[in-house]
Order: sequence, then structure tokens, then C-alpha cells
Amino acid sequence: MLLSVPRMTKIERVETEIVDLPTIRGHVLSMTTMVVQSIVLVRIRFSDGSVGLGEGTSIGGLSYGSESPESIRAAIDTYIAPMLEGEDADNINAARNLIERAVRGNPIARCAVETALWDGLGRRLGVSVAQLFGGAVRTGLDVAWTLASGNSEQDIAEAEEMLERRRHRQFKLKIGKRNVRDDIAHVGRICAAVGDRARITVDVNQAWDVFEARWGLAGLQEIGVAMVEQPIDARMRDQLRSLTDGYEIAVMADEALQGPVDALQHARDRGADAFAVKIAQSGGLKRGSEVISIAQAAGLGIYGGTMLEAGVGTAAALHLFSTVEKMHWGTELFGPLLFKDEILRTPLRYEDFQVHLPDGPGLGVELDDDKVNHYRRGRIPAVKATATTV
Ligand code: MUC
Ligand code: MG
Repeated sequence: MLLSVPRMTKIERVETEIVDLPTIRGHVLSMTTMVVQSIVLVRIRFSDGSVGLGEGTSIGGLSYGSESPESIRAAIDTYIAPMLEGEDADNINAARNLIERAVRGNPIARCAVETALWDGLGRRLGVSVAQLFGGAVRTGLDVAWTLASGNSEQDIAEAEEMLERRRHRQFKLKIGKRNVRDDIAHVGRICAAVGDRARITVDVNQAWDVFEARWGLAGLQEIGVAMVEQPIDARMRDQLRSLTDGYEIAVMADEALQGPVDALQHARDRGADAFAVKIAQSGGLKRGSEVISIAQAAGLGIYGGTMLEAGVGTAAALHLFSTVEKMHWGTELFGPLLFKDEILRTPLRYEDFQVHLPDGPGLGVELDDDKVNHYRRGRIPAVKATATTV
């Protein structure tokens, strides 16, 4: 009798490309103003013909963190892809261990590749990534919108439109570019306009020093802001803890959280009230789930953060967060809505103040190849078919 030996599915090829997506308006953050978002798309081709999708995205080139779209792509092409090719496609932990041993830092590049492995595995097994993480406990997640036009009146008009369309009722205001007094006045105008129809939080993206932060937090809690995200430099842990202790307003760590080791230290020191969990910053979905476990064990609030990813990265985070028992502060998985164009064949569904988990195996999303080609960096523009007269 001939025994059939199951053939191992291998990782055949890891492909990357940078896609530059224009934003619907200038997105004004303390460190940069974004008019375009550059994402790194990853496609992993497997020996059985299946394909997995991943995305690695940061914000504002190198102004937000230490990885740029170009460095993410180079890390994958030069170091990660050659190491993975020929490896077992179904053993994501083994692949992750290989990558983590060979690549220090570079969490966004690692996340992009790991995401494509989860997507591929889910597609082959016919189950969603959420199922691979134990199953979704909800299929709709509350989703905030960031008001960051740089102008109070425009932000208020945007908030009114989002409330009217029942798309968002939590708004995160990007501050830290102006002086503290002007920022508080700006936030105050928006709080007064929306009243109790929405929850208002702010993100300073590390812009304040600790003295500014004291005035800032006092002013923000006075006008009813619910939470302040990363008010000071990510390295200043003791100072963040003193702000957490010193004010009623909730303090959330974002840039300070680069994976489970940081999470453990912040949790142990009680250095923040809540964690903005980002799969990219954590180094992938698995490490992101560990950050979540640490927050849960320490009784900290959890917020589903974003690096303003497009559809693939947003869907990946959505799958993981859908498995979490309690998302105290909801999510901000609105990335695809910030871009002028959609690169998924079927866009993620935003309805009734929530973003909804897509159906289907893996991440449940497909790329629109024409759109991806159109926005791909370095593409050769189509020759115009117009006649010219000399
Ligand atoms: C950040 O710092 O949280 C998330 C939403 C947004 O507008 O920017 C990001 C980055
Ligand atoms: Mg933030």
C-alpha cells in the first residue's frame, strides 16, 4: 500500500511595492502635515498557488518613527524575503522566530510580512484571521475619526458631517503644533460645538515638554476632554507616569509602546491608563496580541490604534481587535477613509459608528489591481493617446 505523504506548502516568493495614496485633505499632526500616505504592500506567493497580503505603513516619512516606506521595503526585500523563501508556509511561529532572530527593530516591516503569512494561512484553511486568533467576539467595532485639518471651523464642520452620517461619534484631535494656550482654545471650541454628542480625545504626538504637559492636561480636563495620547517624548517614562498620577484625564501611551517588553514596563510602573495598540508598532499581530494580554492583566484600557494604513493593514488590525473581549476606548481604524481613492475591490464597511469585520477567509479583502498599479511608485505612466500637431 502506498502511503501519501502530505506535501509541505512553502513560502515561494515575497514581493513588495510602495503605493502613494493622496489624502482627502491635509492631515495636520504636530510633527508633519500629510498630503499623501505611502504604504508598502506585501504579497507572499506560496508553493500551492495561494497568495497572502500584508501592509507596512508609517506616517510622514521618518517624522513619526524610525521606519520609512523605503526602509520598510528595503528591510523586507534585502533581509526578510531571502530568509523566508523555501520555509514552511503554515508555521508562522517558526517564520516569526527566524525573522526576530535576524532582524532587530523594524517592527513595521516584520508586521507586514507576518500579516501576509496569516492571510495566506487563513485562505488555505478557509478560515478568517480572527478565527486563527480564537474567533471574533464582535463583528463591528466603534471607530473614531481624527479631526486634523488645522482649522477649528473646518474641524467642527467635519465633526457635524460625521455625526450626521452616523459614521463617527468619537473624535481625536491632533494638537501640539501650536502653543498650549492656542491648542486648548481650539479643543475648547470643538468640545463646545459637539457637546455630549461625541467623545473627544487628543493626541499630542510627543510634542510637549513636561511643563507644557502639566498646563495642557489641566486645561484639557477642565474642558471635558476624555483622554490624552502620548503628550510627551516616548522615552520619558517617569514623567508620563507622573502625569498619569497627577490628573483625572486618562493618559494613553502610543509611541512609547513598541511591543510587549515596553507594554510590560508601562504596566508594571502604572505609567499610563491606557494603551494604543498598533499591530505595526508592536511588530505584528502576534506581538500585538501579547501587548493586549498585558494591558488586560494590568487592568489598563485598550484602544485599537492605527498607523493610517490602507485596507489591508486596517483589515489585519480589525481581525485581531475583533477577538478582544473589551476595547475600552474603541478603535481609530479609519485609515482607508483618509485617502482620495480605495485600493480594495470591496471597501471595508463603515456604518452606524462602527467599522465592520469583512467576511471571507484570511483577511477577507482583495486588492483592486488597477488601482494599485495606478498609485504604484515608479510606475511608467500610460502613453497619452492624443494626437499632437507640430
Ligand atoms: C497616531 O499617532 O496615533 C492615528 C490617527 C491619526 O490621525 O494619526 C495616527 C497616528
Ligand atoms: Mg498617537
